[in-house]
Amino acid sequence: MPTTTGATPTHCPYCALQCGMNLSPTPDGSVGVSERVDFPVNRGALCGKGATAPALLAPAGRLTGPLARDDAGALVPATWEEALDRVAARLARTRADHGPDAVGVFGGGGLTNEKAYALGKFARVALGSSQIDYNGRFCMSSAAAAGVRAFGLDRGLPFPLEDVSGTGCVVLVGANPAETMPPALRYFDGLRENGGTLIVVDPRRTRTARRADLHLAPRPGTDLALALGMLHLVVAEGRVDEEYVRRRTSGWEEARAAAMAHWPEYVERVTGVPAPRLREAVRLFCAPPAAMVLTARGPEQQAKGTDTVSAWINLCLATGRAGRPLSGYGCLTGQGNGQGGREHGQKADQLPGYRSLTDPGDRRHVAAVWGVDPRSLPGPGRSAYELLDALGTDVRSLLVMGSNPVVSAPRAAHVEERLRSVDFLAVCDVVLSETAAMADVVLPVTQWAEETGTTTSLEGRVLLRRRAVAPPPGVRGDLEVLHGLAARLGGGRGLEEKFPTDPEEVFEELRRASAGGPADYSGISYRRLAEEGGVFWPCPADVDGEGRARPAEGERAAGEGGATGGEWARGVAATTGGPPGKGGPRATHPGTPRLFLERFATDDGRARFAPVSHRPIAEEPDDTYPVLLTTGRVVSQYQSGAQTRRIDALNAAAPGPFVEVHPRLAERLGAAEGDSLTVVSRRGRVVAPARVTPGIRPDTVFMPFHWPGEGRVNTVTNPALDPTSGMPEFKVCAVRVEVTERREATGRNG
Ligand SMILES: Nc1nc2c(c(=O)[nH]1)N[C@H]1C(S)=C(S)[C@@H](COP(=O)(O)OP(=O)(O)OC[C@H]3O[C@@H](n4cnc5c(=O)[nH]c(N)nc54)[C@H](O)[C@@H]3O)O[C@H]1N2
Ligand SMILES: Nc1nc2c(c(=O)[nH]1)N[C@H]1C(S)=C(S)[C@@H](COP(=O)(O)OP(=O)(O)OC[C@H]3O[C@@H](n4cnc5c(=O)[nH]c(N)nc54)[C@H](O)[C@@H]3O)O[C@H]1N2
Ligand code: SF4
Ligand SMILES: [Mo]
Repeated sequence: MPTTTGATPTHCPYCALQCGMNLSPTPDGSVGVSERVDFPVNRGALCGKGATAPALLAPAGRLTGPLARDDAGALVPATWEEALDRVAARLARTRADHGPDAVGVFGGGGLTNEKAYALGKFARVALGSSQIDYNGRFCMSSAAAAGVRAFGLDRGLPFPLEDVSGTGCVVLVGANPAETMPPALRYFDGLRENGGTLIVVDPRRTRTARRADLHLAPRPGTDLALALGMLHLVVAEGRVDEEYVRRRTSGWEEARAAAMAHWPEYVERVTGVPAPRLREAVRLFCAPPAAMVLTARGPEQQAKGTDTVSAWINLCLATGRAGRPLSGYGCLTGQGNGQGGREHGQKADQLPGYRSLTDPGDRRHVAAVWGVDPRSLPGPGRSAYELLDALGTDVRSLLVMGSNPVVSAPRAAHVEERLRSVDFLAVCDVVLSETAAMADVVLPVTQWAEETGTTTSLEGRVLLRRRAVAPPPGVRGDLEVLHGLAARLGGGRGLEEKFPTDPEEVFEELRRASAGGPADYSGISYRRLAEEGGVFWPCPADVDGEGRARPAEGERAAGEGGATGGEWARGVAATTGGPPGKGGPRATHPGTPRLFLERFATDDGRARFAPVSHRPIAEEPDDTYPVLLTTGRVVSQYQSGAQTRRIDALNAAAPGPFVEVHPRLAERLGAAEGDSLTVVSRRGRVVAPARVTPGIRPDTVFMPFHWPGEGRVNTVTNPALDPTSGMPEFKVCAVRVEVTERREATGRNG
C-alpha cells in the first residue's frame, strides 16, 4: 500500500518495539527512510539502528547467491537447484541412517510469523523431527514460563506501552531501554511527567538507571532475593491487598511463607542493596493506586530466571497489581518477532497458536489443519542449548534459519566445535554470518523490506511488514526455501503443497491453526492489518453480538485439559477489548489490547502464586575466579552483530567490545582506561579494552556480546540452564580479570 508520496509504510527489521517507518526509493537507486507518525508506538521516532536500516538492503556485503562447499572444503557459488538438491539429499540421508530426530532445526525470533509457522511445520511434517528450537529460548523464555505459570498465558506485555505513562510506579528490572529501545523512553519519561515514579534494578548505573527516582544495584544473579525481600516487607508492613488476594489469586499461603524467610537484613547481605533502599522501593511501589513491574533480560537470563520472574509476579499479586487498569506485570520482549516467534510452533514443545505438543486435543486440532495423522506428529524436543550441545552425537544434521549461535550461544567455543562435528550444516541467512561461514550449504534469503509478512510486537500487537523494494536477483525467500526442500523431501508426493510461498496464504493457514488456541489470530487478516495498522491478540474470528468468540470448528472438546485459551478468550472482548462493533449475530472482534482485567487465563480464572525461594548463582566466585561477569547490549549494535556490524555509522559509534570496570577494581588490577584486559572463566578467555566507570558494582564487570573473535564474550559465559525454561545463565558467571597489555603498549588512544 504505497502512499501518495511513493513511500511504503512498514516496520523496522530489528527489535520488538517494531517501530513504524516509511521506506521510499531515492533518486540514486537506494532506499530512504522517513517518519511514519501514524504508528502510535514510536510516532516517527527511530533509534540509530532503525534510521540506518536501509543500508542492510544494499547488495554490498550480503549474500547474493547460494554457496556450497567443494571437495577442497571451500565455499563456492552454486545454483539454487544444486544447493537445494544437496540440502534435501543430506537431510534425507541423515534421516535414513539415524532416524528423523537426528535432523535438527534452529530458528529465530526475528523470523516473521509466517516463517516461524512454516519452519515448525517443516520440522514436524516434512522432516518428522522433534528436534527444533530457536534463539528465543535465549531471550524471554523464563518470563514466558513464569507468565504461563501465574496467568495461564504468556503475552509479554498484557497492556499497551502507553499504559506505562499512566500508572503510578514502574519497577524496571534488568532492562536498559535507553540502549535497547530508545523510542520507548518517552513512556517512562511520560510516567515521571505525570507524577509517577521509576525504580530501576540493575547492577550498572545505565543510561536508563540515571533517569530513575530510585536505582537499586544488586549483585548480578540475586534479583530473586531482592523481589522476595520486597514481598517480605509488603507483608510485614501490612500492605497486602487481602481482598484482591482472596478474590483473584490462589496459592498465597505457600508463597507468603516462602517469602517470609527473606528478611531485609538477609536480602541486604545477598544482594548488596541496603535494607533502607529496599524499604524505600516498597514504599514507592505501594503508594499509588496502580503500579507495574517490567522485566527484561537482567533477571530472566539466569539459571533461576523463571523463579525470579515468579517472585516479581508474586509481588504484583500480593499488592493487587495485576489484571487491573494501569497495573500489571510485563516482560519487554526483545527480537523483532520475539512475541510471535514463540507462538507459532518453532519452540521445542509447541504447536501454532501457542498450543501444546503434549496435549491430545491440541495435536488433533493442528494435525487436522495440516492434513496429517496426529500420531505422526513428534513429541517435544530439546531446548536450544541442549540441541546445540547434542550436535554431532544425537543430532547429526542441522538447518539454521535466522540465528547466529556461533556468536550468541553460551559457551560459544564449545558450540562452534559441536557445529563443526555435524555431518551436515545448512544455513539460511541474509549475510555470511559466523555460523553461515561454517555451513556446508548457505542459502541466501530475502529480508524485511523485500518481502511481506507479519510480526507481533512486544505489546502483542500483530503488524503487517510490507514489501517496499525488490530483492537483489539471486536470493529467495525463506518460504521458498522450505517449499523447495519439501518438494525434494517428498519425492514427488506433492509435499511442497503443504508449504506455500505466498505469505498471505501461510497466514490464512496460521489463522486456522491458531483458532481457539491461547494465541488466537483467527480474526486477523492482512486486510485488517493494513486498514487498522495493527491488531492485538487474542482476536478470535467468530464472535457473537456481544463480541464473545464462538467455539471454532475443530476446537478441542470441553473437558480436555482444562480451559483453553479459546474458551478463556471468549470472555475477553466484552470486558477488555473495547466496543465489539455493531451488534448482530456476527461481529468483528476488536482484538485485545488489555488482558486479564476480569479473569486470568487459568482454569479457575485466578492468578497463581509460585512458592519460590532464593538460591545461589550457578557459579559463585572463588579465589581463582573472584569477579562476576555480566553481559548485555549497546545501543548501536544488534545481537550477534551479523547485520549491524556491516553498517559504517553503527561501527563508528560502537567499534568493538569492551570491559566495564569499576575504578576500585581497576586499581586492584592495576588497569587503566583502554588497557587490554583478559577475562578468563572455566570455559575460556576473551580479550577487550577496559572502560573504567563508577557506574558498575566493584565486584562485577560487564561486556556486550555483539562481536566474534577474541572479544566474543560468549566464549566465557556459563551454559547452566534454568530447569523450567531452558534459559542459560548469560547474566552471571565467575571470572578472573588480568591486564593483558597496557594501553601505551597496545598503541591505542582515545
Ligand atoms: N541496541 C540493541 N537493542 C536491542 C538488542 C540489541 O542487541 N541491541 N536486542 C534486542 C533483544 S533480542 C533483546 S532480548 C532486548 C534486551 O534488552 P535489555 O534486557 O534491556 O538488554 P540487556 O543489555 O541484555 O540487559 C539489560 C540490563 O540488565 C542488566 N543486568 C545484568 N545482570 C543483571 C542482573 O543479574 N540483574 C538485573 N536486575 N539486571 C542485570 C545489565 O546491566 C543491562 O543493563 O533488546 C532488544 N534491543
Ligand atoms: N552473552 C550474551 N549472549 C546473548 C544474550 C545476552 O544478553 N548476553 N542475549 C541472547 C538473546 S536475548 C538473543 S535474542 C540472542 C540473539 O542471537 P542471534 O540468534 O545470533 O541473533 P541475531 O544476531 O539477530 O541473528 C539473526 C541472524 O539471522 C539473520 N536474519 C535476519 N533476518 C532473517 C530472515 O528473515 N531470514 C533468515 N533466514 N535469516 C535472517 C541475520 O542476518 C543474523 O545472521 O542472543 C542471546 N545471546
Ligand atoms: S527501537 Fe527497535 S524497532 Fe525502533 S528503530 Fe530502534 S531497533 Fe528499530
Ligand atoms: Mo533477545
